[in-house]
Amino acid sequence: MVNVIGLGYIGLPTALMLASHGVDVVGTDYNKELVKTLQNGHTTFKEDGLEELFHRAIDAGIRFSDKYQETDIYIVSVPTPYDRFSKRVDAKYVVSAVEAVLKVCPVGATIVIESTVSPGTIDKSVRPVIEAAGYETGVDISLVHAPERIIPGNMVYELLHNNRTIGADDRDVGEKIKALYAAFCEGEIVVTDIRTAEMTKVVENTYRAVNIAFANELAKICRYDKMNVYEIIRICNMHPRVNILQPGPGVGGHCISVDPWFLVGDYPHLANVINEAMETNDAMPAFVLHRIYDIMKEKGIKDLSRIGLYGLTYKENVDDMRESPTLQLLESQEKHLGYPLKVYDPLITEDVVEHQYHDLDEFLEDIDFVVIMVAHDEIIKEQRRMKNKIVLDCRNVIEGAGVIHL
Ligand code: SAJ
Repeated sequence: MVNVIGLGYIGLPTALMLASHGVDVVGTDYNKELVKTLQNGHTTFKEDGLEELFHRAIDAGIRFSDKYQETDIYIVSVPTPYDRFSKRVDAKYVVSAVEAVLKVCPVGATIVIESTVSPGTIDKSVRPVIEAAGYETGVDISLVHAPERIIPGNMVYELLHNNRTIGADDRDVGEKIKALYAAFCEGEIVVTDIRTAEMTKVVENTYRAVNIAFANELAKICRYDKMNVYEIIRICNMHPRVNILQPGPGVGGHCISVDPWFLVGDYPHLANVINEAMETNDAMPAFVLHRIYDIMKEKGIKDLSRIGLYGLTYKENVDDMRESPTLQLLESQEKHLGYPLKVYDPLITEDVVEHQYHDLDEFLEDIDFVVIMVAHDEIIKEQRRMKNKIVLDCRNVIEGAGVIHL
């Protein structure tokens, strides 16, 4: 039996995938409400294919509990925030999950850490916890790092098809865990050591963050000298060895906007490009705000209450608002002008900010100037409805001669 600890954005789909491929799984989370929701037959977030996968896993016998189970394999998939001051990974949730596992697990168990951590974290923070409990790692308890790599918005597909990395102290233990993931994973599974696995995961997300920062910087250069950044990137990407990502209103989510800071925090004198890239991305919501002010001046708009932001989530077609550029923009806007802009997002049904709308018609009726922060399918489909509005399209998805870009 496998006990998956932490039933969030990564733990839940992983548990469901294992169960629906014949593995005996209990999913554990300390959040009793969340466990109750799952036990009552409801998923806890929206994701393509998740609902179907959930029902397949239920039919296959998955159980959910708020109790840690006594078994021989644990997969720990809990959040790893970063300390905003030191920029270092905060492994407190991983550590407390491992401490709780150690209270129930038998000698011989394997603990797999899926959560993203900076290189050396498992040695620095997790191994000592196991040893302090009187166990020898590699003899009594085996440690493995199997970082997840699935992208929100396409998680179910990527869980099945992505390549994976397994880091283990011992080759045989690595192969055992590789066989477990091979129950569903159709990609290649590489077995390496723990530190290499830790580093590869952080490097993958850092590569993407730096690439996006480069695109954001190009957008600023092109804005300054009246060039079309999208056309320039499109043509450059026709070169066989160039692949520039897209500029945007900021980088959100719990991964690309967080993990690269781990390297800055751990190697402050070495991670210069990474530090600059992260600062460039973090400054994008403020850049959008300045674009809004410039456009207001240019168009003679005085009434802030007729301006609306489309999209609250950190990216398109997900219902996740962690580190959302829109929330960051609203925060700095409120500080400067004290009057929040209007906001609408079709995927956020609860009230999270002031002046939030839950109906596209009402939202569009109450504004003259719309800022596209997130390219949800809805707005691409409904773009004709913005014909008579001033549109600042930060995602380059709205067609039309009058559309203004970043
Ligand atoms: N973004 C841009 N321009 C782009 C692409 C993205 O501004 O060209 C923005 C998005 O709008 C969003 C942010 O970047 O605000 C991050 O979105 P994302 O789609 O790039 O990535 P995440 O954070 O959803 O998922 C990433 C993925 N990592 C890589 O592609 C290397 C995913 O595979 C990881 O599993 C995930 O992080 C994670 O959990 O670490």
